[in-house]
Amino acid sequence: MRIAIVCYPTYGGSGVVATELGHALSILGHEIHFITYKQPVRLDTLNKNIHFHEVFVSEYDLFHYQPYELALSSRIVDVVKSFNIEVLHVHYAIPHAYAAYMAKMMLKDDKINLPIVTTLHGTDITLVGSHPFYKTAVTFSINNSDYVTAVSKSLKEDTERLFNIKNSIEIIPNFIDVNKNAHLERPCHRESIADEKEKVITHISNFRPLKRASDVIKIFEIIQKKIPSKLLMVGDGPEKSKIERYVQKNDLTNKVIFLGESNEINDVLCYSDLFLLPSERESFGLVALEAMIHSVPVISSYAGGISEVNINNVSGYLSDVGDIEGMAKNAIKILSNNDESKRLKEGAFNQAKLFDISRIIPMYIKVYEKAINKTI
Ligand code: GMT
Repeated sequence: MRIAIVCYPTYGGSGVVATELGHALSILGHEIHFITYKQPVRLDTLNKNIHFHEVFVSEYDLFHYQPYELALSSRIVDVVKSFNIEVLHVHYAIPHAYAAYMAKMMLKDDKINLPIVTTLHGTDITLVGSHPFYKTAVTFSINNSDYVTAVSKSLKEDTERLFNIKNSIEIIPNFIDVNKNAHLERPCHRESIADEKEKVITHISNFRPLKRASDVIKIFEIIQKKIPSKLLMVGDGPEKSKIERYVQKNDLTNKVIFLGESNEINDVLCYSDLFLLPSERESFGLVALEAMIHSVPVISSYAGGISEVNINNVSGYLSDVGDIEGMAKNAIKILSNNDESKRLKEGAFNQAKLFDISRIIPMYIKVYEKAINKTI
């Protein structure tokens, strides 16, 4: 198939999923065309089936806001015509599903049918999308996609609750490439981060308020009073400087390491003993899955779709959002008991394997085929 994929190219689960999906499809022989404003960060391995088309938005002083959707829909039309694209897969509803619909209409004028598959990822629905400023356009875009998928049962339910949806929504969970990520034959440079006796606890996020990074620090504060440990904070975002100030003020600077945005999360997870994800909202929690494939147990909240990924007492423990004491208690339970830690490490790895890419890719291929064969 000739498939065009529109996604956000920056760090973030939806971009990672779109990129890994395109890459896996290209290996299977499909022709993949990424259309976005920058080469996706995880698109590090190119091959003859992968093409990248940049979307340019020229700056005009006249415009207070530059019209990205306009540039994107024009670029989609050009790529579809030039490369005979059979199906367009857009990740994240805003503004991608909307631009896709505009492209579809423009192509209709040329008697070209462009099937659209829209994948909903989370805050495009639960936070931004349902805001009154955007809701009408998001509802319209979802209802006018040929197929709609959501990354978890929880996100499907949220979408149906928040919008007046006429389309059926298929759940296609996020995935991980087990062969690529597990058992990486490389030395884990744990000694560069922590002493032999110290445990390594990790949090990776974009430090948006909904990630509750301040809970991470408070959970860690409790843990490190009982267990010698280091906390690795990976990523960047709006709350990071606030957290850094807290760390300085509370004398934690020699125990908390900020690593910034990183493409080397496999290296970090390879020597982590525990992963913290206390988010307020999370449609899936791809990062938890990434930790689990490295046999790292996850302490998380019950928010959204996390409980479809992290199973209580199997791959880690879950608590209510904001239950800092409960999360710290569970973390200490794992870190202070080797048998418990071993059991949950195995549980995390086995649970992650259920989301292997080989199980999920066929689901997307089926959706593309249905979209292409759908009679208009
Ligand atoms: O979590 C974020 O802030 C980034 C966001 C994104 O759009 O990349 O992540 C969303 O999509 C991921 C991939 O499907 C999910 O794993 C995340 O749970 C979801 N984030 C939220 O729902 C907050």
